[in-house]
Amino acid sequence: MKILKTALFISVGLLVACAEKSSERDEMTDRILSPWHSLTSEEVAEVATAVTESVDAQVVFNRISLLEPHKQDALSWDEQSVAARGADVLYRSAKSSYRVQYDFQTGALSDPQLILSGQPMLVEAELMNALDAVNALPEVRAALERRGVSARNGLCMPRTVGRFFASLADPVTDRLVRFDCFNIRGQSGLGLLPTTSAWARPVEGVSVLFDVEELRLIELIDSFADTEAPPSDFDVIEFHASALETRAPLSEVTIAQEQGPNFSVTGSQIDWQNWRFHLRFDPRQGTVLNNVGIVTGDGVRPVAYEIAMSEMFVPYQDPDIHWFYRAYFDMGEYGFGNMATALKGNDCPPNAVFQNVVLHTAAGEPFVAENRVCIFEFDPGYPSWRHHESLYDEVPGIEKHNSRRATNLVVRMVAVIGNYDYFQDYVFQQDGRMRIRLISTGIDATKGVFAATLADPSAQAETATGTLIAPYRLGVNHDHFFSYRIDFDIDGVDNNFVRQRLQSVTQPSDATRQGVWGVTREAVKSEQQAQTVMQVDKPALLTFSSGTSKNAMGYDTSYQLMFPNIRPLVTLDDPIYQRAGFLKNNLWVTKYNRDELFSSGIAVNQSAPGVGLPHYAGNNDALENNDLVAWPTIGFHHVPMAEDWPVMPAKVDEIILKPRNFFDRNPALDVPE
Ligand SMILES: [Cu+2]
Repeated sequence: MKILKTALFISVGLLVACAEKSSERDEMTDRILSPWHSLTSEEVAEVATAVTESVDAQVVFNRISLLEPHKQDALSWDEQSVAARGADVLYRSAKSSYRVQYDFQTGALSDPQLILSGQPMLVEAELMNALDAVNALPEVRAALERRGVSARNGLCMPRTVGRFFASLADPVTDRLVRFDCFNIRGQSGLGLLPTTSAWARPVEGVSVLFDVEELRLIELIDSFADTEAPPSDFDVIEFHASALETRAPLSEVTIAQEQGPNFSVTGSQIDWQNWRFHLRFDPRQGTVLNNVGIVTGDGVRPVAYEIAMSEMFVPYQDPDIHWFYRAYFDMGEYGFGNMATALKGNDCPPNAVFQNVVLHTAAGEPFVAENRVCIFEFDPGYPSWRHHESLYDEVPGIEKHNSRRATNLVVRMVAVIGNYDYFQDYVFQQDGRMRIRLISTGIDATKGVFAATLADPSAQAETATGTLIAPYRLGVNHDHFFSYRIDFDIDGVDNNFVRQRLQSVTQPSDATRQGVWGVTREAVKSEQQAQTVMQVDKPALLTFSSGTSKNAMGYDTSYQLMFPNIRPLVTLDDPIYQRAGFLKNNLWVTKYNRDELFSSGIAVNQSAPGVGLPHYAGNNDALENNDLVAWPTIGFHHVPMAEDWPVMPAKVDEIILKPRNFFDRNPALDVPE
């Protein structure tokens, strides 16, 4: 939900009456498109025209994405041949949700498939039209005026509602959001934007349930219509640079790369050091990596066919009537790519190279969104490896100190989902490791309360579900769950999932050691057996290994999946968590299926229980020597604190893909001094 349209929408679409076959070439480079290249403006326009002409009613395009290519076809593609490309489209029409697929080579459109399990993600036009309509409602204006908030200073913002409110509206046909309101009174002469702290003054207790398609008010609740309300007008901390007294500037740490970057971009392909991968941008998923591999003298060794975020789930933990429904599936309900903002300022270092991306409007018109991706190299501040041989300290003329500087490559985007800012980084290292890094910052969601400090009489009850992070504002407890989909292809598609537990090994009673731990391999042959819950006292060593390739010592070549533990703290029978069944395990492993991309299902908005990953794993496919997909979840429980306010320090969570007996020695040994 953006307060203002920050993007300059440049329509480069050619919505001509007759759909021509797409050119199969990149408009900018005239290069043949790879199977994994983002949809081009021309392709988006072509498919939108085909859909519009086939539907005898108004269409809202919620998502026009590259259709997941057939994997075997894509893997056999070479730069001289035209790739098979398609589009996957979700749209709303006449109060129903549909999915169709389009083939760019034949111009064929599939029969629309009616979706009943949920609805496609909300697009900007839906949110903005509803925002304008709700904020103009006399009932809403009156509620705000009762709080002393003028029409100019009051702003209500939309949030997704899940499967709730079924007694007031139909979760399949009606398209709902619930609004809550803020006092955005300006205090800084910022012109258009009244305050940098738009989320800082909740007008608590006003909730507006609204149908975004019919622009229909369904329910307005004002819990403080006849009684005193929590304060909603006080000065807030502005955090734009000119409003703050800043500390003395540091002498600059210079980042410069005068000879230019060490990576190359060829169509969708990026090469850096020994890494090669394809990068695309999707309205739902944001940045997606394909065909990630390591270049050797004998060709490219595959590591993963596809890596992308699959869902982001943020449930709040307050049963209050204005808060109970707040649990956002930020990717499936809003779209991580759609919500990406232009990278500027300190988002990326000065040596970064920026990329524009193609997105589309609700009408299906393509537009270029500028600088949504940046790619750069950086020094992590510690060496790749080092050894000082103290044994020879006193021996003159012997080289006893060896260390090698590390350089990493980062592919970055930032999505702003309302108050939160999320960086999605893919970090490549010279030692064969890769990090999937998610950085959370932005503004805590706050609930307006009466208490200014813990000494106030209302404070004890009001802080039951969170922390007073500023006077009159409660940072409500919540979680951030980040679900990823990693289609491993370790040295090919024939892979195995190996789960070993590090645990105590019983010793003979007369042994000199009674405490020795070892590595025990567990039998994992099926999707069911692969479901992994982390145990602190029996750490799991999780690897994906080749069924066909061994390293010099005879081990199956492997990559280890390392990620921190996070578990849901409540029952998955809760109506909110029923829609996030992927939380049952820290890791799921499934057999590759082209249609199984999203851990919370294809249509997440107002989704029914049980869709997505639990369904994908339900057929309990055999996993041995098969094409495997890993589904890890990372994240954190967020108990807010004063330091989160007025804007949160950046918090890092990451998954590490670590080569384990994939190479024959440290692959960064040849990094020059
Ligand atoms: Cu949080």
